[in-house]
Amino acid sequence: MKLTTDYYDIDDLLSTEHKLIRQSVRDFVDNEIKPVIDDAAQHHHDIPDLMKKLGSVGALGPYIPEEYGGAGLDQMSYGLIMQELERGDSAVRSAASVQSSLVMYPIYTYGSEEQKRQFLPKLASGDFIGSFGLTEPNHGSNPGGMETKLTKDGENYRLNGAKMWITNSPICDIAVVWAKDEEGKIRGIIVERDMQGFSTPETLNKWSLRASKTGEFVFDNVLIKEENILPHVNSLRGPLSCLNSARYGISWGVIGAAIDCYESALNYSLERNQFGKPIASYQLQQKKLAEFITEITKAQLLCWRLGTLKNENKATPEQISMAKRNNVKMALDIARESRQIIGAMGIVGEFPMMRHAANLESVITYEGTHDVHLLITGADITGINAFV
Ligand code: TGC
Ligand code: FAD
Repeated sequence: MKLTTDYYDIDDLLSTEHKLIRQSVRDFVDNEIKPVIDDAAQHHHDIPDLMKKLGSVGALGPYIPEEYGGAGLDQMSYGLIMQELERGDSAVRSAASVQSSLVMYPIYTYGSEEQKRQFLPKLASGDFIGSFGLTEPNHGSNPGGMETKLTKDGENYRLNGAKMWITNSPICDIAVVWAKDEEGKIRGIIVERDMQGFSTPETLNKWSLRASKTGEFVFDNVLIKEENILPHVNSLRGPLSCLNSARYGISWGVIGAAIDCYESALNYSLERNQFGKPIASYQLQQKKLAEFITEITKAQLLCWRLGTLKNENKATPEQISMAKRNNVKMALDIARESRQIIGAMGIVGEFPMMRHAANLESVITYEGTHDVHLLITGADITGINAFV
């Protein structure tokens, strides 16, 4: 009996430091997330002090250099951290993804020295909660059509428009927001909670990511000073480069959700007897379990290779799209099928499958839908862009 989720000894490819980092986040998830996650998801509330707790285990901006409050780790470490967090819940990984890849990354990459020093250490510690506004009511898969406008007002600017489906919007202290200037160039703006005309209504009644807050951004003539505009970005490449980092983290993260479902189903099927034998002894159930570990192993190998390419700064957006698309679908399929293996027990919160499956319905949509990522691969291999 092989009760391992490292079927191909991928651990041999990791350093001692990687394994120590993974273990510390695994312990954090076992002690701080697993005991409270079902209640948080059932009652649609977030986990108290989550961001500060994530900051204390080094999960916020792990690859940001230490001089700005990050941990200065490599991309493999970032991936392993995301994997362990999503073993707990996609909402926890989402919080760390947004803060690290969608808020700290653009400030670090496109911000001024003052902006980096002002915001990054507080984001790394979790004292500040960050949010990222790209999607709009009329522009989801095609963010290039955005209508949010940044217009000149004397020496300053005014921001008008709206963003939708924004993770952590209702609780954010700052937001990295993308808007078009009067020349049609896409600019990144750091919007702060207390700016007049900025509001963040919550999106209620979600069936997915119930331990995470989602909401809107509304900008009603918000006064923006030059010092809040990211100086080193002026095109769609800016927000899309942030997505590359977040999508990479998701590719790893969802392996954690799949492992949690697989382990729960395997253990249950070895203990649960029907017709006088464990359900794990029946070929139909073995087929499911064998396919789960096969798909998890393939996803791990994809991520390990992608992590290596990322460390060498060679991973292409198209390679990242392939991993995001493949691994999220893999995890969603395993969550759905593993719920069936445990029968009626699969519908109660004592087991994690239904929660992971519901969460993964968001994960397969955000950061580029399943079909959008397929079209990115299609365009790459044919040279023909099928979006338009
Ligand atoms: P297209 O003409 O293809 O590209 C426009 C410019 O951008 C460049 N580019 C990229 N650069 C860096 N990384 C990438 N991944 C890039 N993809 C494209 C491209 O080279 C071009 O540059 P230039 O200099 O020639 O102008 O753009 P398009 O208008 O045809 O649109 C296609 C695109 C890429 C937008 C679409 O494929 C896509 O990715 N749509 C999905 C949108 C999306 O993922 N939104 C995510 C919102 S954030 C979110 O969901 C957070 S969830 C958080 C959580 O809780 O975890
Ligand atoms: P649409 O773009 O309207 O797509 C609808 C359907 O049409 C999809 O199936 C899509 O694949 C398909 N489609 C679209 N274009 C094409 C095409 N050319 N060819 C074929 N099919 C196509 N956004 C942020 O900016 N920040 C956040 O923090 C954030 N957090 C989120 C959190 C949650 C819980 C969710 C659910 C979403 C979040 N999003 C966030 C938004 C997310 O990125 C968008 O939902 C996503 O990009 C898809 O946009 P849409 O929902 O408008 O769908």
